[in-house]
Amino acid sequence: MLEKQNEKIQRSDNRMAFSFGGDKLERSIDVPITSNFAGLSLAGPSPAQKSKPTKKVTGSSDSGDNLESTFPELLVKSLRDIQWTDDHKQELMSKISSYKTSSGAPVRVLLLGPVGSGKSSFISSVQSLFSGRVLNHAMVGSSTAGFTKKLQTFTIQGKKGELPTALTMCDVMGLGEGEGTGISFYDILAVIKGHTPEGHKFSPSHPLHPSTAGYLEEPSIADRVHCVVFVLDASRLASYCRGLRGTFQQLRDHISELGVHQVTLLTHIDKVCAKTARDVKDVYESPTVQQMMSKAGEMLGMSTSSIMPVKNYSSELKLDSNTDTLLLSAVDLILEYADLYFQAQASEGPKKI
Ligand SMILES: Nc1nc2c(ncn2[C@@H]2O[C@H](COP(=O)(O)OP(=O)(O)OP(=O)(O)O)[C@@H](O)[C@H]2O)c(=O)[nH]1
Ligand SMILES: [Mg+2]
Repeated sequence: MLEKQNEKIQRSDNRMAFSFGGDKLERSIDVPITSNFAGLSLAGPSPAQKSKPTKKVTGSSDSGDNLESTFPELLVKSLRDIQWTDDHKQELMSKISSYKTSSGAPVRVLLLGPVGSGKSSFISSVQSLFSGRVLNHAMVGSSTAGFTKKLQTFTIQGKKGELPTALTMCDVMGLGEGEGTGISFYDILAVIKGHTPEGHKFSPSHPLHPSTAGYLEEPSIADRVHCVVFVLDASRLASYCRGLRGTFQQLRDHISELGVHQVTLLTHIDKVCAKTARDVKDVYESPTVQQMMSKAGEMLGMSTSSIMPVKNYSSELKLDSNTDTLLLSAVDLILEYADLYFQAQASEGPKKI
């Protein structure tokens, strides 16, 4: 664990700073003492969760028919007005293709989530819809130990013949649910701050070090992450380990301190609602999906307005217009949040990292 590998500096506020043999990272990375990052031994339910009776949620398929009586408090109405027309889809594609940041730097977005939640699939799905065919751009796969191991960045290419978009997505190793597994807290913050070189292979027991080949000493604004996208699998929400909640909340604290906004993607919605699986157009009418969004919001301490349900392309051979529209709406939301980072930079000046 990190505690053993790194020098530990205990402080009076019950937090500790990690140092990698020099003062550089001790200054920049500050991790709560309760974090083992594997998420297993973190604190129990939050006070809000203790006082609020929760109802059992299963991750299994559900047509959603009985949920109104099961969850009377649920708002069974459309949350967002997405127009499911080809014109709207083209509008979103043009908006994303022509998006420019005020600094001129490309938007760098980091996808973070448990192993197998659909991070690489989201990148591939977005690239597929712009390419006009389903392709496995970011490596998608199933492995309990996690399929993605390296930092890989993907600049989303616009439509054929158009320039690449200003959107770059960073794919990294998933969060582990067992001790000493998955990407470390330290490595996540190093990616966000822009210290991590492209292709860096993550090792839970050997976090990035200033002596690592390619370590970026003085990252520019273009090297830093401007928006973090949490990715959760709706069909596994009920089975995610309890510690993951604490892990996310600690991550959110640290990421927010860096001035980086966060959005959440709720994937695998086709697995929790049969109606949505038939046509994603029904997503905001699905009580099951709405209930999963509330559950994800509770887990992350995040408003449901920052949570987007999406269906990634997984076994499909052909693109589907409504699936594309939902994916594009998620990208649109991500760009809006990334824009807040650039707006803050413009008004407050660069944050010290
Ligand atoms: N049905 C369905 N399957 C999905 C969806 N998103 C991803 N998958 C499948 O879930 C599995 C894991 O997807 P990945 O994109 O590799 O997940 P990841 O988060 O990158 O996983 P790691 O790299 O291992 O951390 C693959 O078999 C995907 O095809 C979705 O929205 N619906
Ligand atoms: Mg992956």
